[in-house]
Amino acid sequence: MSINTVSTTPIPGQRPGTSGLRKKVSVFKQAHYLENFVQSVFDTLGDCSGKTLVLGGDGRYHNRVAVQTILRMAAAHGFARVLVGQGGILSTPAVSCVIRKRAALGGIVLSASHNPGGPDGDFGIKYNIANGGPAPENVTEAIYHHTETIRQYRISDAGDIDLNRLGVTRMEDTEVEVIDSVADYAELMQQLFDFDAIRKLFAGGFSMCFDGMHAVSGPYAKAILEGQLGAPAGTVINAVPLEDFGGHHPDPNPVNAAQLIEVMAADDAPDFGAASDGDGDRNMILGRKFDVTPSDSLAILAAHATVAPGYRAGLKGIARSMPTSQAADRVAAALGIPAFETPTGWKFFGNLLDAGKATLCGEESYGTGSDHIREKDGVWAVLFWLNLLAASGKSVEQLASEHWARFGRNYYSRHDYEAVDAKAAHELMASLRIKLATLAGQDLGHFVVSFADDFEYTDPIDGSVAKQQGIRIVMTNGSRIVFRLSGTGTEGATLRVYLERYEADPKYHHLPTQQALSALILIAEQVAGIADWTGRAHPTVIT
Ligand code: G16
Repeated sequence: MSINTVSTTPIPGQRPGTSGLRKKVSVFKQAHYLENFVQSVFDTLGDCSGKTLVLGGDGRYHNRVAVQTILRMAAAHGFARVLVGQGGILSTPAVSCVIRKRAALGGIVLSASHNPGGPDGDFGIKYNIANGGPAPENVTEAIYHHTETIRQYRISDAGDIDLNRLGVTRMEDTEVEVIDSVADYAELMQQLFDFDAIRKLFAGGFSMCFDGMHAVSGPYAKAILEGQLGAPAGTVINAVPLEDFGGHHPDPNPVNAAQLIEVMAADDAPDFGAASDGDGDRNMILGRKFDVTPSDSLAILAAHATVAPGYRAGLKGIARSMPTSQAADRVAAALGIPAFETPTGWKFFGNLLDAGKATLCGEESYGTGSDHIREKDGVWAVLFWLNLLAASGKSVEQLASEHWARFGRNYYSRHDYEAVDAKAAHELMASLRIKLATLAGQDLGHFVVSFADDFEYTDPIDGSVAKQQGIRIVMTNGSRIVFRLSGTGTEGATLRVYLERYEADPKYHHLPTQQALSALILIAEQVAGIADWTGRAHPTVIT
């Protein structure tokens, strides 16, 4: 074995987005592309002797090849140990869990999350720091700047590690340990939730369908739900991770998880339905013929958090991303705890969690999590709901309806215009920014604008400032329209329009969501001129 130094030149465009560097597989397959980025991560970290790195991915196409390359580079960089998931598989929450449990310096997650996989699909890489969470912007920017000047990388010429066999192998001076992908994570879940109560629930005939979407959460859900909690075999569908996710879009929302929606809409539907995404950090929660918005899910879990052993002491605070509905803020107010509003991107929750200011966090993009790790966590959210269902003896719909009756309902929807012309999308945002100053006080149909701005966040812990995080038009009654460009797409631009209307009166709590939001949808079009700028009369995806 020897270590080679390879000459390279900078490759433009390696700036991480909302969650790591995500590009088409064909881009990642270019000579030196992955290596340049990984060396930039390592050089940003500096001397790693004596340190441990965690490595794993969601099993998508190119995962195994990338894992072997990164192992050779980690050995060349002088890490003491690399812990790699069996088969190269680790869900994003499992990486976070293992980093924390094994006191690693950090970890590399290979995933493009909910983006499609396969040779024509997407690939991604993300660095997580010692707290288990995504690297904050000062770190990702340092990595990016390094990619702009990189001239060489170092790599061992050692052969491939057998990723299927658990155990330790030496590569150069580095100990490479292939670890069970599920064990550490499952152990943590047992500490947080009342597994006995959930076991009794299943033993009593409670039925559930969990859609693994042929992505990474399948093995975790199978081991925990069917293996440890006694759910009948077949509870987890699409459980085997496939390199192309079976040709589907591993995005747990009512549009992409169509098979699960169909199961839950049948007359003999199970009591509970759930799905997770490509890398296992998102979740969708369904009842019989009923779906729970991610914003409501956060609020409902927060209101009942003390049913779960891991949260019996109560919550310190609740954090949500700005476009997420304000339902959780109402719960925080009732509990007398702080509510935080951060930019989109789980990385913005890290400081609040580390400082003990927030216990639960959530995002409208089907992400929910807590201070147990520093990522959002799909299987965790499902277990939390199971714990709540077991403790309350109520159905998903009952819990949601009772929540609205107590706190009022925040009707909520996101309209996505995917793969639109990037220039047009940026011009739309620029033209909205110009209008912002003129909007306050305007009468827009049933609504009067209270204020309109481009969301800016000052981190309360380190004082860092994130600007231009989404344009919000907030009405005097708290209803809102938010416009943002996605930071995770790989084709053109994706315009997201987030719509929220608060309804206090229980008489109006059961309207179809798009109907309840119809006036706001019209205003969004009038103010932003979406059809004119994008040439699209309708959104691509409505969730
Ligand atoms: C990532 C981030 C989330 C964010 C989501 C959507 O999730 O971790 O914080 O809400 O992307 O971001 P955007 O609206 O910029 O596309 P994931 O599950 O893709 O890693």
